[in-house]
Amino acid sequence: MENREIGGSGKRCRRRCLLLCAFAVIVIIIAVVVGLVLHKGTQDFKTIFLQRCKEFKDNNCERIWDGFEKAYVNQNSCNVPMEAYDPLLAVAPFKSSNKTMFWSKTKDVVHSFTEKRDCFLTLEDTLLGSVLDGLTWCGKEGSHETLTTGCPGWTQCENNTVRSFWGRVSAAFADIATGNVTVMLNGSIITPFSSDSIFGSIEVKRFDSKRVKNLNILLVMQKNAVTNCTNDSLKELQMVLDKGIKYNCKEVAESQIEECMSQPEKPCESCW
Ligand code: N1C
Repeated sequence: MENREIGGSGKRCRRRCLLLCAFAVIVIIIAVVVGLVLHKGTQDFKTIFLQRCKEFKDNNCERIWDGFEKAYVNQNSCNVPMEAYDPLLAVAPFKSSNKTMFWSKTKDVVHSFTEKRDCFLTLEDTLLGSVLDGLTWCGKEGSHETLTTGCPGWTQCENNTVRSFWGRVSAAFADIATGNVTVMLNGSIITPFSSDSIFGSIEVKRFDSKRVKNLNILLVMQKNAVTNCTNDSLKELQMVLDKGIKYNCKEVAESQIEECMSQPEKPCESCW
């Protein structure tokens, strides 16, 4: 009788041990898979980063990656200030240019234009802009990984990894603009100039009349255009613009921009 009881509790104990072991094995497998996925995320992101960087024939790409990663790795991804990217700009500075093109809510038309014609330089034509364009990344406290999913969006927190990057590099790009500066704004929205946008809150404010002589607004007019150069938000733009800079606004049909893309022999100055 006693023996049977001992045998029964022994079996129960073995079953419990087996269950515990199986549970431990599952936990370990999950941890390894999660670790591998995170590591692969960093590797994929870094591979894209270095591939895009090397297209610029820059031998400094590993140093640029190190400077970039330092800004956000092991940080709360809602608490990355713009200055965190200062060391990155120190290793990948912008060169001054007299053909800069800025944009707000017109990204597609601007880039299809600059892809075909060589007369303007946008931030996405520079090393940093081109490497990070269209990517999402962030870090996590206590980890050395670069995450590419689950990163906070623009509505969740202002000082997020991606927004702070665009804010910081946009400021640096505006600082190197000289002479004639062009910006394409969208005539199909009621406020083509928004003081909340990166163009309105950062770039315009960095234009200095010692370097920038003219700001040429190209208001892109689609068939459904809702406004023109008399728009109130454009008056606000003129108010915040450094007084010594000449302001000019032109309404340009999107079809006219497209026509100019397909005529490489036509000088860009006569496009609009
Ligand atoms: O907020 P925006 O436009 O006014 O920013 C555009 C402005 C441009 O002149 C660029 O120089 O700021 C610079 N810039 C980029 O170059 C850029 N590339 C990709 C700002 N943002 C950029 N992105 C992404 O576009 C960024 O992640 C953010 O989500 C948008 C901002 O676009 P917007 O609101 O049309």
